[in-house]
This record gives sequence, structure tokens and C-alpha cells, in this order.
Amino acid sequence: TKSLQETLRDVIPEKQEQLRKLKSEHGQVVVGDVKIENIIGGMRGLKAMLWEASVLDANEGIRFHGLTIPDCQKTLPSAPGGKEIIAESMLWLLLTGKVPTVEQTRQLSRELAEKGELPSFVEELVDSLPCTLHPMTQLGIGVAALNRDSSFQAAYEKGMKKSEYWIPTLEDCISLIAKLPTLAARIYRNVYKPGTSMPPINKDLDLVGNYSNLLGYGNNHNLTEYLRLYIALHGDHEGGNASAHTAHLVGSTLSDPYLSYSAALFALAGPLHGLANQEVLRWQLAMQAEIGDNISHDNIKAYLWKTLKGGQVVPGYGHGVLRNPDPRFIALQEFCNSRPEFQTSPIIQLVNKTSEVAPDVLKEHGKTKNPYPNVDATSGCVLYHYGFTEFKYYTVIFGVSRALGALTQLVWARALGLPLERPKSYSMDALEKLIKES
Ligand code: NMX
Ligand code: MLT
Repeated sequence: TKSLQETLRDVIPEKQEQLRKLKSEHGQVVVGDVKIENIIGGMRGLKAMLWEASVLDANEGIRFHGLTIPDCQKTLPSAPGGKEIIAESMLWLLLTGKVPTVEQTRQLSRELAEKGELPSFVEELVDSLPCTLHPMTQLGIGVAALNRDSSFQAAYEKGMKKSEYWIPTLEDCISLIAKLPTLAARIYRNVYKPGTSMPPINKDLDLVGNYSNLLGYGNNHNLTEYLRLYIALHGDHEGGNASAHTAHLVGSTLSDPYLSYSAALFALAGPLHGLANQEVLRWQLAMQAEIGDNISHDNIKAYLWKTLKGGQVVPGYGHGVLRNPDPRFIALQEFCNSRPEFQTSPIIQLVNKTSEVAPDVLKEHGKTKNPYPNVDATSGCVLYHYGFTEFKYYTVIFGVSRALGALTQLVWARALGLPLERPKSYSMDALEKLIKES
């Protein structure tokens, strides 16, 4: 059985050759135009990044190395006694482009469990943070501090060759993915369950099984399975989303993976991106408080209009690229639909009813290019149903997950020798000059 590292070593030469050909034989092929609207419109639609792990189709949604979410659910190994995709299988797929065997995922689970402990200075640092500091800020601080032990940074200082950059990058990425649940769970306990102690990492358990245990939810099998699915599905969403793109940009300066991912977490912490899952719950609860038990379409519609007329966005709806309901939202909804307990869950029933009404209201409102639910429309609400109610923590779980995509692609950026990212910017005067000259 080949390890993750050996499997990757096998695929790197093919990809390097593919890139060499693209560069030398097709470097001048035009794949799109740059319009003024792209420059002033958040670069939406610009084809401007290389990202191997996944490609997003506006209508179909995400594919991970060509596999749709249902394909992944069919083929990627789950945990013993579980059915959902586990982080290790997704990590393997995103990094190597191959579907791992059960044995390979178990081997990777063990490696991650063995590397999960935090250095004591990071524990002390995180324990010293005030519990009033947002958990995402705490996560970013903890991840940045882990860079003290960066293999990449140490090897760079010693003068490593460029062709070897990917090796210590991979070491750092695996080490960080292994430590994220421990760090994230420590933050959870410090903020919400002070004085309780975490169990030791179980070397026979998968990454998310351990995360659930460390959080204190390990005996809730359904919640643990939900966390597995959640973390696998949020792992990657092609390269242009704000968190992955941030990791890519910072990594392109040869900042180590800890610093690069810490930066990514602060992009994820914005309400238009990962923070939306906490905002959705806050908003759905406010709706519930206002309309009470009568969750009729009309009442929900009225609340949607009130939100929009108040100049706010409807959280969990719309997307920078997608133009249909997010297949991740659908997968999470199916998770709920397949379990009778959700049929009587007030919050999930409200989420479902809202998703029946909101698209038409948003169409009538006429601004958003995508009136359909994104993954955040339900992700946090399912946690709430399970009694995991500390909604300011929800984006931290997204942060544990997004490492799978952002970090595996840092390995590829170094293996392919991708350069410093440095796009050209223009002032409005300079743009007007370009327009006159065109
Ligand atoms: N509710 C109300 N208005 C919206 C919404 C929404 N859900 N989505 C977009 N719009 C508005 C948007 O604010 C913009 O208005 P203006 O011209 O006044 O600036 C207009 O519609 C056009 O925006 P789009 O081009 O459709 O969307 P854009 O690509 O700029 O933004 C989001 C994408 C995701 C930031 C936007 O849809 C949004 O704010 N959604 C709510 C927050 C959310 O759910 N974010 C989570 C995204 C997923 N994630 O996990 O990161
Ligand atoms: C994500 O998962 O990153 C979000 O859906 C946002 C995006 O893709 O831009």
C-alpha cells in the first residue's frame, strides 16, 4: 500500500510535464477578455488562477478532480461504523487526484492522529486569549504561531533547492491539518466550556471523529457523522474563493503554510464568506422569534422583504460564481431528509420552508445574480439542531475544513514552481486613458 507521500511523488512528474507543455506550447492562447466590469467588479469571472483540486461549474456546482459530490459519496471511504465521507479521503483525493483505498485512509488517519498534539507554547498562547475574542480570530492567531516549527521555513533558511520546496511544504500541511482540530477544540472549550479538559487524541480514530471527541460530542454518532460530511464538503471550492485565494496569494511569497493558512482564515471570517453560516442561524432565529410557530410561506416572505428593505443581504443566498442551488446545500439537506429526527426540528423546518420561498423573493427583488441557497443556508442550523448552539464558533469548523483544499494546493503550487502572484492594477484615471486609447 502506497502512502500519501509516495502516491503524490508518483503524480508530480506527470503534472510538471503537463504544465511545461501548457507553458511552452500554449502560453499565448487567449482564454478570455478582461473587461472594465471585471476590474471594478471583484474580478468576477476572470480566468486567472491555476488550481488543480476542483473546478466549479456555475450551474452544476463543484467537482473534485472530476467527481461530483454524489460521486464522492459513493466512492470515498468513510469511518468504521459510519457512512459519510471522511476528511482523510477528501484530503487524499484533493492532493493526489486519486480515490484512496480504505487501508490508505486508515493509515492517513493514524498519521494525522500521531501529529495532532499542539506545542505547549501554542496551548499557553491560546489559553491566554480573552474568551471575548471571536473564535476565528483565536484560530488565526494559533495557526500563525504554529509556524515556529515550520519545516519549510527551516529548510528555506538552510538554502533548499526550489525543486524540493514541495517536500517540507507537504510536511507542514499535514502537520497543520493534523493539529487544526486540536487547536479548534481547545478554543471551543476555553470559550464555551471553561474548566473542562479534553480527552487524549485516539490514534485509532479518524480526524473528525477525534475532533468531535475533543469538542465533547464524541458520543453523538449522528452529529459526528454530520461533522464528517460538513468538513469533507467544505474542503475545497476551486481556487478563487476568498480563503483559498488568500492562502494561494500569501503562499506565493513563500510564506510558510502556517502563515498562508492563517491569512486565509481571516478571509473566511468575513460575513460575505465563511461567517455567513453563523449569520444565517442568527437571522433564522430572529425570523423564528418574530413569526413564532406559524411558519407559513407568507410569514417567511414578509420577513425576507423586511430584511431586504432594511438594506441587508439575505444570508445563505447568492453566490459569486454559482447560478443554481449549491449541491453542498442539497447534500446537507439530504442528510437531514434521510433522518426522521429532522422532520420535527423547528429550525430545519424553517430552513427548508425559507428555501422554498426565498428564491422567488430574491428574483422579484432583482439584484442578486443567484437567488438560490448556498451551503451556509443550512450548515450551521443543523449544528444548532444537534444542540451545538454556540454559533460564533461555526466558522471555525469551516476553517478546519477549508485547510484540505487550501493547503493541498499550496503543495501543488510549490511542486509546479508557481511564481509570486502579482496582478496589474489601474487607477480610474488610468482606466479612462486605456478606454480612450482603445
Ligand atoms: N441578499 C440580498 N442581496 C444580495 C444577495 C442576497 N443574498 N446576494 C447578492 N445580493 C446583491 C449584492 O449585494 C449586489 O448588490 P449591489 O449591487 O447593491 O452591491 C447585487 O445583489 C449583485 O450581487 P451578485 O453579483 O449577485 O453577488 P456577488 O458575487 O457580488 O456576491 C455573495 C456574492 C455571496 C457575497 C452575495 O450573494 C451575498 O452577499 N450573499 C449573502 C451572504 C452569503 O450567503 N455568503 C456566503 C457565500 C458562500 N460562502 O460560504 O462563502
Ligand atoms: C466557498 O465555499 O468558498 C464559498 O462557496 C464561496 C466561493 O466559492 O466563492
